[in-house]
Amino acid sequence: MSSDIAQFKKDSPMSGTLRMDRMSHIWCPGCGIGSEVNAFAEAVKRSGIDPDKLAVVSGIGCTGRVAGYVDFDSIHTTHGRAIPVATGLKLANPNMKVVVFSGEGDLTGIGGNHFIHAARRNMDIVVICNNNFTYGMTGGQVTPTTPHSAISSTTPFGNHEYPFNLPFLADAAGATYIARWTSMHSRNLIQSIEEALSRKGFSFIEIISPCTTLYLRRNRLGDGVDALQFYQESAVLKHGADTREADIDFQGKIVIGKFVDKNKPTYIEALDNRCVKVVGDDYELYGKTVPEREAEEKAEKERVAARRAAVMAEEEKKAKSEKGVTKISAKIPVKSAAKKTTTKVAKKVAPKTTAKATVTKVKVKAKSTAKTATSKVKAKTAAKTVAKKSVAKTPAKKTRK
Ligand SMILES: Cc1ncc(C[n+]2csc(CCOP(=O)(O)OP(=O)(O)O)c2C)c(N)n1
Ligand code: SF4
Ligand SMILES: [Mg+2]
Repeated sequence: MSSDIAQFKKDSPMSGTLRMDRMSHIWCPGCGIGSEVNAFAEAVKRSGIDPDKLAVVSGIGCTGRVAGYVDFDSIHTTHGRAIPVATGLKLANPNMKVVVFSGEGDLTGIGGNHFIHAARRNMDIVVICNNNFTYGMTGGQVTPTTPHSAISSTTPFGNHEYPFNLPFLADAAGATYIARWTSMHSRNLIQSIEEALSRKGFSFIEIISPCTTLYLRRNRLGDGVDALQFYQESAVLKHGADTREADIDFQGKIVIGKFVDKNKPTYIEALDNRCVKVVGDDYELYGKTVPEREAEEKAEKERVAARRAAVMAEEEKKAKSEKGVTKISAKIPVKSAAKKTTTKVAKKVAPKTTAKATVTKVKVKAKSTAKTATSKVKAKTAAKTVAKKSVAKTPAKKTRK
């Protein structure tokens, strides 16, 4: 048994970033947290960051469990205190990349005060917020982001509170990088996390995500697949959007994209600037002068860039070989199916004299049969989708108004 686990761990592409020995995880089927963690692990892999110089901090909640599944140094701290713990880590060891991965309740409810002050100080940490509009772990209570009119265990008649627009909150507080995606936008999310990991300052990434068991079920919004379909239909990509316009209404449009990306001194840089002004160039923090620390930082940046280039080269090589395989397998079914039918029927029907004409006719027939089959499948899928949509949406609309 233990050797099976060892083999599973060895074979997994996520080994080295996720603790495969701790699988299966606790998250419900269809919950968005799993794909987000995968995106995070992929982004770390691609970033070239030395895993020994990365720490993940989570608070309490379903999302808070992320800290237990990553194969880096991590802390599963108390509810709402992920940001202060991350701040302490960063100040104690500024060479560490510190990432907070937590729920919206943890970060902006009980931890709201820490959130705004870390953003205000431009603390050099990455904050990834899984926003599922609910306190998932404790039974689906209303949170600071639950859309107006949505049902939760504490708002059975619909939420009467006005929700936070998190990108706007982060922007107003001073965050220097702000992006929003949904758990369906894996590729954007990977890129965005990678970008946040490579920069300095308070980076905030919000991920809109389905809590299937509590939020979706209670609001009659279907299952995890319905949520992904909804995200696909209602997400509006708007890089650089005014964060004031990124509100989320119940089942309304979701503005996604990178909204803010600006430079300003981080907390430690601002401290340096101030102290150098007062003390002069001999000023030391962590036993080093500012130029000494800057030289160290530059050397580390070069090491990360080299590691990243190696990872990307490996990925490209893999993608090239996979592309070849996909190309062949994508082409084979259509062509071989048509060819097979033609050969079979031609052999059966074609006697000696009319052979040429019959074969041509049959070829046309075979082609159109293949076409009809494809359109039949398409029509079936479309009908299924429509049926599913109406089942998922109609009751929700009825109860909503
Ligand atoms: C000080 C304190 N207050 C309340 C709780 C109960 N509690 C645990 S998790 C949680 C909600 C977490 O919600 P969120 O951060 O949105 O994470 P999710 O479960 O939705 O991923 C609450 C209220 C606690 N553990 N500690
Ligand atoms: S309760 Fe909700 S947030 Fe928690 S694991 Fe289940 S689906 Fe995810
Ligand atoms: Mg939540």
